[in-house]
Amino acid sequence: MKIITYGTFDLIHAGHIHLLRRAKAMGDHLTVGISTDEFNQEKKKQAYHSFEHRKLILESIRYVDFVIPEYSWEQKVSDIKKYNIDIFVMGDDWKGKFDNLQDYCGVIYLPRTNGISSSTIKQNAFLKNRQKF
Ligand code: C2G
Repeated sequence: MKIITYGTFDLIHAGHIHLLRRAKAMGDHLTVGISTDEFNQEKKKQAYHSFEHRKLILESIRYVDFVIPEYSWEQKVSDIKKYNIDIFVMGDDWKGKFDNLQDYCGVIYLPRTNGISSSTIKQNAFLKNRQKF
């Protein structure tokens, strides 16, 4: 079974890894659409690492078999067809948002890992830095 998921995956942390591990466990091949820097602007997300850096890190994760650029909201249907995807997986902060994909493949929302996010990491790093002075 071929699985796909999408995201920014900035400052890779345990929440991302748990998501990728569970997604891969649903099949035997995991494709990840990683948001380009331009698409992040559309998502109003400012990633710390560049697309190339985030892609390199993602490709080094044992659960990830293939990485493609995510440059729009609309590309999912064509990706699912192009890569013969059986199941689309996202964290449940997106619950319900991609149910339209059920016409093309399975759609599964997995519980997010609580207490960790790239933005929390950035905020804590900033505060720790500020305490030094
Ligand atoms: N995630 C998680 N637990 C966390 C943080 C993130 O399970 N503590 C999951 C998210 O639910 C998502 C994936 O990890 O499924 C990637 O998270 P982000 O990089 O924040 O992705 P996002 O900005 O939500 O982009 O078209 C879909 C979008 O590109 C999703």
